[in-house]
Amino acid sequence: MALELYLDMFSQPCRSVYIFAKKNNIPFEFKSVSLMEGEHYGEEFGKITPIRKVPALRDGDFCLAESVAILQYLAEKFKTPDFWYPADLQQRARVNEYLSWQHTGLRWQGTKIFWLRVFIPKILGVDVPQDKLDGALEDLNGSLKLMEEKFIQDKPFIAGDQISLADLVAIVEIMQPVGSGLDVFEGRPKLSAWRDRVQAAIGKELFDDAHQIILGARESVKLMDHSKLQLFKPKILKLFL
Ligand SMILES: N[C@@H](CCC(=O)N[C@@H](CS)C(=O)NCC(=O)O)C(=O)O
Repeated sequence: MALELYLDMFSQPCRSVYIFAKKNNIPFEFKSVSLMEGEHYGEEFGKITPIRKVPALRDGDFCLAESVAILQYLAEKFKTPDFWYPADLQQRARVNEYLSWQHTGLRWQGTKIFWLRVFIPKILGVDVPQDKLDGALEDLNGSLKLMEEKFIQDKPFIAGDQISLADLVAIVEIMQPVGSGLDVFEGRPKLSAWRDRVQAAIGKELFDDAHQIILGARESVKLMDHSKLQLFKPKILKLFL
């Protein structure tokens, strides 16, 4: 049985897993789980992971959740080139440092911008108050400043001269607010140059393939069935407003 990856390409961690598997020629079956359709609440997906979040992996009778764990599993199982997750103690620690930071340091900040600018107006039928947007933008700016000053510095990539899991996990998160129409690279030459290097290392075709859904989100969301999206309303009220 082929290794299965449960993915929704709206999701940043799903894109990192997808790009990693494709780039390393890891054979897998793409199992689509549409979050917008609420498929992650279904019975089948609940058997893969009771956490009910994508991405998830099934390899035979072994199921795994959490993108970082999945990336590390794939790197080790398929013995991908060392630079992705270096064996060198301090380089690996540098990758781990970023992977540990990003969940609270960048991921939420980028996700929040996307929801406030794209999904929430669609689902609630109102624009988000400007002070909420300004506050979220301020938080994202702080995260991007740390990206440049602490994680990238004057190196080509986060762990040094070559791309690693840290850069991959970072770029997919940074593309989320871009999907809301916010050009986070404008006025940030260091971040832009890093993005170009990461994109070149991944390959433009694969990068564009993985990001086409998020970059088309503003248009596709307009066509989504408003009544189905009401499923998200309680969560939005709790998390964002
Ligand atoms: N820490 C998890 C986060 C996974 C996650 O938050 N996935 C989101 C999509 S980006 C999800 O499935 N959300 C569904 C929900 O919360 O209902 C990882 O890195 O895999």
